[in-house]
Amino acid sequence: MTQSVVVQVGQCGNQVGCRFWDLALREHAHVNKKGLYDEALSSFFRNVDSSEICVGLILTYLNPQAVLVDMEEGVVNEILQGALSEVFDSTQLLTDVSGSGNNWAVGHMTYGSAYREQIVDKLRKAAEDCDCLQCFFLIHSMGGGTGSGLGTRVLGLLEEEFPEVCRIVTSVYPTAEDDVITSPYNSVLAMRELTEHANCVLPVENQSLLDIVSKIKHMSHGKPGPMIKRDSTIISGQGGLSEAEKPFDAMNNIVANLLLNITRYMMEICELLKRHLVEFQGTRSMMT
Ligand SMILES: Nc1nc2c(ncn2[C@@H]2O[C@H](COP(=O)(O)OP(=O)(O)OP(=O)(O)O)[C@@H](O)[C@H]2O)c(=O)[nH]1
Ligand SMILES: [Mg+2]
Repeated sequence: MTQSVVVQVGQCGNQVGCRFWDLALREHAHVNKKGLYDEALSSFFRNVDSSEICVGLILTYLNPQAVLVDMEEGVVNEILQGALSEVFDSTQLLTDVSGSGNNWAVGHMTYGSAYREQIVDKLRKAAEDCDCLQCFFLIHSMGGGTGSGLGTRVLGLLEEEFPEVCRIVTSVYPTAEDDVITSPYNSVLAMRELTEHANCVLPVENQSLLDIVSKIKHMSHGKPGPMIKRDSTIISGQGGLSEAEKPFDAMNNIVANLLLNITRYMMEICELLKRHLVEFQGTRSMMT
């Protein structure tokens, strides 16, 4: 069985990433009532107490194959105090204090250089914990400083360190009315890096997420007759559109659902990407 490692960078990357882990665990608990470590889990989770990745064992302590990076500590600290507090261990986390101030260059150049070694160490450790690593899944926003700048720096490091491993990126694009004034510049700078270093990019547009959420909310309240339950996992993490949910939660749940569905076809996607890459390199060498 092959494995994937999720690398979540910046506020958006970490918030989306955590909705993904939460959904994956809840969905698995729903279908696997016996609490066994099975093949579906082994793609993204380690059963820590067991010395090897061996399916069929009783679940002991599940640890997501993930690296969490943010140059502010707030979001990661919140994760550590929430429902997922037990699953991550400190070796998977990398934070600083002040963030990149929505400045792509600070994330890419300043933090990228300062934390290069630490990031590579964490990526290597995550890769070593896998039996057969097939794919890195990077999640980030295009509009801020850390996800966009440092996230794309991490992408370059992944290519340098693990050229054989597929790099699939989920990039969240800002709305036209985004609060972050520099978001168009950050997005353009990040886009150039994505074209250079990613094997596949899944672009997600915040405006579309907002539209989908409002449509679903409308349908769940709408007449005649509700078509979508209020606690649908499509947009709801905690079982309902309660006031307790944070501003981006409903949007992030849509992305988490999308990612979870894609991961079912991970092996096929990676093989397809590799085939295309070989063909593309062949064509390029013929042209030069
Ligand atoms: N869908 C979604 N978008 C988000 C979320 N958090 C922030 N964004 C969007 O991401 C952009 C800002 O990027 P952030 O991820 O907050 O920034 P960062 O990577 O933490 O970078 P710095 O704060 O500058 O260090 C804006 O376009 C926000 O609308 C989230 O949880 N979900
Ligand atoms: Mg931030």
